[in-house]
Amino acid sequence: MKTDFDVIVIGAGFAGMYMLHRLRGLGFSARVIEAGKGVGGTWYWNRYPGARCDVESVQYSYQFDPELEQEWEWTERYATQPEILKYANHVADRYDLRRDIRFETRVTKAAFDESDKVWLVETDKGDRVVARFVVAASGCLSAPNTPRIEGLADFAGPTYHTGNWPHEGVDFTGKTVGLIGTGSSAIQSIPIIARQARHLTVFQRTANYTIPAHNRPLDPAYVAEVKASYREMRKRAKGLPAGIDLKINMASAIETPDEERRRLYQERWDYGGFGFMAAFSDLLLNDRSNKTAADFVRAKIRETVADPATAEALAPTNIIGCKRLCVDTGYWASFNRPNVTLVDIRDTAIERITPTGLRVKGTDHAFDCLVLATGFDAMTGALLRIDIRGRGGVALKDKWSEGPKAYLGLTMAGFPNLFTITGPGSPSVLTNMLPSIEQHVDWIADCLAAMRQKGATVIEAEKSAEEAWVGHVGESAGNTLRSTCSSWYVGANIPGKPRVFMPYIGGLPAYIERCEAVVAKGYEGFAFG
Ligand code: N01
Repeated sequence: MKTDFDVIVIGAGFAGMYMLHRLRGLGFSARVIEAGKGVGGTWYWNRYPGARCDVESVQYSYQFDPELEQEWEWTERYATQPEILKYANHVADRYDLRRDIRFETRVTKAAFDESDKVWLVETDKGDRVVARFVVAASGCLSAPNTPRIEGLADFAGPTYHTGNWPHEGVDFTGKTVGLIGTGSSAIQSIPIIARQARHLTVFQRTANYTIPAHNRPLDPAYVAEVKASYREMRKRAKGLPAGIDLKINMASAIETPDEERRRLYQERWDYGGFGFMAAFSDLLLNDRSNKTAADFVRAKIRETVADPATAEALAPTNIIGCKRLCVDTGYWASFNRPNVTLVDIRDTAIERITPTGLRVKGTDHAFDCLVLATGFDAMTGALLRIDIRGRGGVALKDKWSEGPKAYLGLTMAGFPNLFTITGPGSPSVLTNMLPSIEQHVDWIADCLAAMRQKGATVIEAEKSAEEAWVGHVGESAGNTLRSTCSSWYVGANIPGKPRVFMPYIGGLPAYIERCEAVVAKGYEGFAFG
């Protein structure tokens, strides 16, 4: 069968854009298929009030081209969604990417044809495209989770999902708003919606930890300093587990005297951001150490929130850092506003949405607008919403019925010539996504170039290699406290989803070393045809 392209790339977020750039550089023909009207992926869709990245802007950016790195100017410590989207568009213009992207088109099906060893890709616009390879750059947090609450369709007012926010924005002035969820998206949007709305009622199923961002405009002298030594910063970051350049204190929290421990937490709290969890090296290994950090944050909540009952309800009881840590600007203080009410629903699920609000614990709460800050079907959702069929017509959803199985989070046995960027079983969501994306894109691009050189047309993960890697991913997760709570990392937010810790927790340096060793050993664990 004649191919239309060498490679079909699904998604034009940061992963798909860089993949296209690399493929072009190697002389492969490629087409990117993107559901949105523009590039940017997660930053195209997540336009809720207050959306910004909680990895510092100078680090949450591409590093593949030093010129790009030097010419782009970030304006704030943590970039806003509009600024990141502007950056994504700048990259698309700078490398002339748009001409190979089919926008407003969603891939609905991809099936491997065993006789011709090609992928047949179908879209919601009726396209049928044939390609040798498919690269899924469809994102880890891109399939919005709309909760199955009875009556949702009956709500008379507008319903908004933070992960698919109207492009024209929403003005809540004078409105009463009900908001479900207290994850990162809620924690960023609540302070802003609270300032706008007549009244905001927040429905909280699990209280969450958040660290102040202390966001600020970037000092030009600091930017100049970063730019003068960008390579060194990137190198340091890649040598650290999360791919973020921050200082990790190697001491144990529990072995540090109380006063010194408090001083170190305060120092990190005052600095702001994720570095709080690097105050000690055992916070996610030892529950007694973890409790010292959790107690510190709980004390901050009690200091900030005036009403003791509200403060108590807002104080999380689980392991800090088990669910993804949040970074905020004025979150706890929002609950001191007279127009904000917290409704704790940890013991009782929402009974139903009504035309005028929702009912929980037998009480009706009325509001004009409903905001679902209910997150995503993480890591597997975007892939499983496509009907992906490998050898023998086997569906990916059947292969993954007990949880995702992939070799290095890059490929799946039984699905030749299909790659996933930051797929389950890779560090992905536990790291700064940009360096993780670039590492995967480079690995895939180099692999395709190596195949061309040796005249191979098919690559497939061996089942034994996949099983060994999945086993290693599972064992590594069991060594930390991170797999112990009901987070989206384990699929707990989606009813019926298998409970498996999906990302690889061994850290970016160990993972990169492993990927490089696989290549050095002639693509160990892969069969070529
Ligand atoms: O989603 P979440 P998110 N009834 O899944 C609740 C990244 N991100 O969009 O915890 C009632 O964290 C749910 O409750 P529970 C980041 O990686 C990054 O906020 O499951 N409540 C939870 O409180 C982040 O972790 C950035 O008990 C229901 C909330 O909804 C990830 O995206 C910004 C419910 C969902 O929280 C996801 O964040 C934003 C139900 N039926 C996001 N269903 C930055 O870089 C769900 N909930 C800053």
